Order: sequence, then structure tokens, then C-alpha cells
Amino acid sequence: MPTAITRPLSPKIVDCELTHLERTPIHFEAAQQQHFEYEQALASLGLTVEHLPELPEFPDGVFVEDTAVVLPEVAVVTRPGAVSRREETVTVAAALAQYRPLVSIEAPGTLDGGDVLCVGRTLYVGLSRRTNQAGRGQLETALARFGYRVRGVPLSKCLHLKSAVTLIAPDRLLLNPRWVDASHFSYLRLLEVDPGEPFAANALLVGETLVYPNAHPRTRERLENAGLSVLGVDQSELAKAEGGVTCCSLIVG
Ligand code: CIR
Repeated sequence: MPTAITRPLSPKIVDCELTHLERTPIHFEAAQQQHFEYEQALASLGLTVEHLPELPEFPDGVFVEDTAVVLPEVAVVTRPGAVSRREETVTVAAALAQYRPLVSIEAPGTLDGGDVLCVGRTLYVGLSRRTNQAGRGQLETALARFGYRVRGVPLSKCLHLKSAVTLIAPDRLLLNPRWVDASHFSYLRLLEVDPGEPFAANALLVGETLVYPNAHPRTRERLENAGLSVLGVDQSELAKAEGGVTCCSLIVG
């Protein structure tokens, strides 16, 4: 049974890391309710939701995507680029060890899972403020034996690679061309976000359905016009913490 690993929100989410957004008040109860509804959306798509232990002292602990890269053969436990987030990986590694052999990114490497986009046997790695060349290199070395290629993608205008581009079908990407150079992905079919919705490129593909924020109606229309099935969720509170739909779960297929 495919599983979605999630973590309850920390009350300290209000002290989260912020890179590209100004701090605005986050309503904790509303954020909790939205996270619950996100988990329900994943369950409605056939995923078993497994909760990690609460980490009340870690403001960004809910964004579990950044702590691991889960592939069919192996799980890579990351070393998050933000120092405040490094220890989040301990409980993630313990949970993932039930499902996969583990490898870990070590110092001086840093890697956030939000920077890793998997398309078939190619992993695109955003070289961002969070992910460095050493982290990318360690990922390449760890995965070469499984036949994965790893390609670095320079990034400066958004937090993570998956803020700018995500997979919406096995051969198709949703992309904001103002945040990432589309030529890296020219052999794939590309769908651009509506220019007025810069944050709209982060979609979570579960089976053949996209879990997708209600905040981007014009891009949603583009997705639906392209024949894709969309399940809307409200993530307005965690969006203030620079979170998106991929960030809040680790899918173990
Ligand atoms: C951070 O800056 O680390 C959090 N406030 C947001 C992380 C979002 N994660 C993701 O895009 N994968």
C-alpha cells in the first residue's frame, strides 16, 4: 500500500525559515486544519498516511519533503541547507528504514528534498541556497549504481527547484519559466503557469491526480484544459511559510 509520511505542525511554525517572502502572521489552528485536509486528500487518493513524531521545537518540521529523497530502490536522507532544519532528519530516517535501505548526505554536502525532481531515471537537482554542489555530487555517487543520472540546475529566484517545476504526468512538467531555465527540460512536454501566478508550479502527482493549491485558479484551468485531473486543497497558511503541496509529505510508493 503506498504511504504518505507527514508530520504534525509545530506551534513554532510562526518562526519558520523565510527566504523570498516577508513574514506575515500564520494562523496556527487554520494551518493545522488545512494540513489535516491535505492529509485527507492524500488518503482519498489511496495513500496510507503515516505520522512522524511531533517536533514542537522545529518550526519547519512539517515540510518533510526536504529531509529525504525516496526512490524505489533506496531512500536518501538529506542534510538540509538550513542549519535550523538539520535534526529533522533523525525521525525521518527511523521511519524510512522500515521501507528502504538508507544512504545519507554528509558534510560538507547540503541537499533539500525540495530541490530534487525525479523524471524517470533522471534526477534534476536545484543548486539553490539550500543545496550545494557537494550534496549534488554525493547524490550522484549514491545513485549511480541504480542507473540514475543526476543533473544540476542553477536556481536563484525561488526557494527550491520544485517551487519552479514539478512533474504533472510521466512525461510532462508544470513550470514557471521566469524562475527556472526551461531549456534543461526541453525533451519533455512543458506546461507553463499563468504569468500572474508565479507560485503555481508546485503540484503533487499522486497516481494520475494532481493535488493542487486552490490559490492558483488560472493555472488550474490550464491543467484541466490539458486533460489533467486536479484535486484542490487550501494551503494558504503554509504558503506564508513558503510551503507548497509537495513539501508536506514523503510518498513511499
Ligand atoms: C523553509 O524555508 O525551509 C520552509 N519555511 C519552507 C520549506 C518548503 N519546502 C519545500 O519547498 N520543499
